[in-house]
Amino acid sequence: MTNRTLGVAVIGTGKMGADHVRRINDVISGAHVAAVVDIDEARAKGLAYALEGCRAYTDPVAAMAADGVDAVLIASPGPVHETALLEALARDLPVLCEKPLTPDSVSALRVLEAEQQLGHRRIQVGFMRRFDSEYLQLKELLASGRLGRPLLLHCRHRNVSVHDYFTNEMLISDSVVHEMDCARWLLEQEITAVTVIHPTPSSNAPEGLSDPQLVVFETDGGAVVNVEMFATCGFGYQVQAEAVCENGTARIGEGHGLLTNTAGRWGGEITPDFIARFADAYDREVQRWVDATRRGEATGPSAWDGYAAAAVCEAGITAQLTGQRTPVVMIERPALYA
Ligand code: ISE
Repeated sequence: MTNRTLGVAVIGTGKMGADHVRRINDVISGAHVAAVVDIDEARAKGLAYALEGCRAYTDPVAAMAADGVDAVLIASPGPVHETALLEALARDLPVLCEKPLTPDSVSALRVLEAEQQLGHRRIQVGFMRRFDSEYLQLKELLASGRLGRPLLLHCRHRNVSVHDYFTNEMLISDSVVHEMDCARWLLEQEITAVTVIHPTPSSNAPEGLSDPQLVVFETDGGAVVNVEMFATCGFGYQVQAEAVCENGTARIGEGHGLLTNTAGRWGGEITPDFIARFADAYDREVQRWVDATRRGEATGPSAWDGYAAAAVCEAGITAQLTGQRTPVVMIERPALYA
């Protein structure tokens, strides 16, 4: 346990990284931003300039080696995560890594192996939904057994729109990956096979994007999970889930905030994006990571969860391309992640 505030190097200062810099600086306790890293030097300098004692870097290795850096938050694009993760593990630095851990299961396995060689967990993966209050309530309810065995999980994941560079693969690896993680976590079961079904695409979807898609997971506990993934729904950001169990059902994500009745209509607001919808979850995620790190522990979604998500994504992408039910190929869970 340390009384010192944790000096965090934030690697990657795009939308998510910049939001984490703000969060560490303004919202949570026990940590400060000691370094920011971005290939765009001007951007890094601009952020560092506004923060006392914070230095700007373009090289993650230099930032990790800097005095006052005790931990690393990785929010750079997925393809460069592996190098940063291996460097952090070589320095035995605690890491909070935005999803994906790495873009594929082979590289994720290399990270798992490096952490196992270290002999203790250092990595938490940024599956923030596990820190959302409604997801936590659903988790607690399912774990209590009060509703009996879960049979089905119906999920809806809707984004207003996506960038032009968004691909069919990304619908799985960038978006549905959250349901993959949540299903494994909520049900405490591994996903064994994935099937993807495509309706005729929405005319609002960009050319070449088959949106929406219906993605179905089977699990080793006999449950079935279906996910409506609709990345260009146009009307708001919605993430909903309904567990159907032997003795009842439970639903989250209805977004029942302020409801108004006026002029012959009733209604509320739908959050515009994941930053707004999961603001509390991100705050809780980073605070718990800081608290655990200061206690000398690693908690939350592990590198194993990052690897499992990568393996399920691979099956999902094959299922998308082939139209076939595709089994998930995974190694046995190593003892470090038992
Ligand atoms: C984005 O990268 C996220 O992680 C969001 O949570 C998800 O809803 C969105 O579809 C992804 O593109």
